[in-house]
Amino acid sequence: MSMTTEFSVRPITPAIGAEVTGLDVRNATKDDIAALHRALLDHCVLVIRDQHLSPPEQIAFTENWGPLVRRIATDFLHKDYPDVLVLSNRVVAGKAEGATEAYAGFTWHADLTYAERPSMGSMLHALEVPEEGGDTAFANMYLAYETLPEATKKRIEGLQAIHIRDRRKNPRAKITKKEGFNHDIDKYFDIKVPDSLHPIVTTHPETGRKVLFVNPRFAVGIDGMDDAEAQPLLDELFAHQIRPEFIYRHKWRLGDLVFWDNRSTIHLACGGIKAPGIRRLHRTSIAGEIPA
Ligand SMILES: O=C(O)CCC(=O)C(=O)O
Repeated sequence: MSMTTEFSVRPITPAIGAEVTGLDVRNATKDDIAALHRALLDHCVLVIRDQHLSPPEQIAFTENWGPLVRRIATDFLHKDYPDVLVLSNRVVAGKAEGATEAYAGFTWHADLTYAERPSMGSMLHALEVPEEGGDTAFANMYLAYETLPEATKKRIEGLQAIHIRDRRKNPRAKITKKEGFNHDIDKYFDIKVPDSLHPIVTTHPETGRKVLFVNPRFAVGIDGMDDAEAQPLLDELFAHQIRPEFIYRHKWRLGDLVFWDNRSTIHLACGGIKAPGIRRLHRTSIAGEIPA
């Protein structure tokens, strides 16, 4: 029989996020994993404090939620553990140690929604944190859906958004070297990935609640709708989904392991790491299902 460790789960904001303390995830029992899973469904984002995970330990913990999914651009995957993506602003001998925020999050998004099967959830583990800047913000997409005007809910019912990876084709997500994209942008985005269509309103497969499932990083249009009509509608949805009352802004502490549900949230790298601060995070992502 598996026993539950006595750990605490405390909501951080009324809308989203809970802090988990008193648990070393390396020793998590089956019952602990079930309790964490319940907490994830309830709060959408878990901030698990004071972890000290090697890449294999982070991978093992993440695998409790299913197979991992790798980023298709192989730059910045951990050289020994390619299931781990390294996010870092450190430059070693003129070479970036990891993906800067410009690669991994400068526009609100949920992970891999350009794919047919977006990621179910992701985890970021803080190995080095700056004094100032580098926060990550999360927004609750159940609340975003529920608070839409009834007329908008009717309008978007049954519609599908077109999701693409290529930032060059998305005026809302353009990025330049100036913003820290220290890479050949064309080479990075010439990796061919088919675009995907996903319902604008999905039903979370576990909670059964409706979700506003679009984000400005990947959703560029609406299937079967002229841009003259689709773009203002997307603008309205993108403005609505980041209302302050839906958001938790996470300030990183050393050892944090932040686990979010990509099916019910969007997130943003807030940027602004103050020199000479270094932020180094390890990311793992869990494979997901086709959104419906
Ligand atoms: O760098 C951050 O703060 C967020 C990273 C991110 O957006 C991601 O890992 O998908």
